[in-house]
Amino acid sequence: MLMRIDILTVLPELLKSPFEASILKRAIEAGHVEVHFHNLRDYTTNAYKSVDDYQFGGGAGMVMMIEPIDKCISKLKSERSYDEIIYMTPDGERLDQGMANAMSLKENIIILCGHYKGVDQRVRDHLITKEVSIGDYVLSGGELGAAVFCDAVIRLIPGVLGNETSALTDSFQDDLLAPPIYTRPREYKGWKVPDILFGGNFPEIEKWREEQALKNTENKRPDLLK
Ligand code: 6GU
Repeated sequence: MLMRIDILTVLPELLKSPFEASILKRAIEAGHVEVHFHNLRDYTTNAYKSVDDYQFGGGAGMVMMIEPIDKCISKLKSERSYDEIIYMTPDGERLDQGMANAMSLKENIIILCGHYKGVDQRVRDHLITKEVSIGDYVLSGGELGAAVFCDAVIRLIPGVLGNETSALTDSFQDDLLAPPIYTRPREYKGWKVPDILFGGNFPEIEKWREEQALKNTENKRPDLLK
């Protein structure tokens, strides 16, 4: 299973480091995923390599022009077909674990990172197949959103996580938060690990974990139980 992600950005340097460490780096090295960065400035035709311009109709803030974006997407589409062409934007569909699961099964995706006020609406109308937000707050650009999206998706690609079951026990995977976890020492400054975890009674431990997960969810995220 190999996924290819092409990321279109005006700030590739803002985006590279998450892919050079930890699980994402290992996923790339093990050949589960390829990530390619494309600087939209390389697709400009004007002398200043500008990717943005003033809004028609007036108003504050620059708008990303359609031409460099279309040129870059067209070149990529001439080389292979894409399952999804995603635009990272605060007014997109909110990323959640269900979306990450679905996206982890795709083969080829393009991610366009917005900047300034956003992109010319014609990009969204004619080139984009999906718009994604990572939450209800505004970032200065789509790059950090793209990094979050890629991390959430890549770790779910079959084979990326060492222990295949560990993604299945993540918070949210079953609409519940995860139960508490402990490791050595059994007691630290008088703070004890629950006795149930030492009895060796695995059905009891599993039942306790389920109860704790439910309790955690009721306390912290009751909205998930509706
Ligand atoms: Cl994907 N981009 C920007 N600029 N702001 C955001 C976002 C994305 N998701 C939440 N806020």
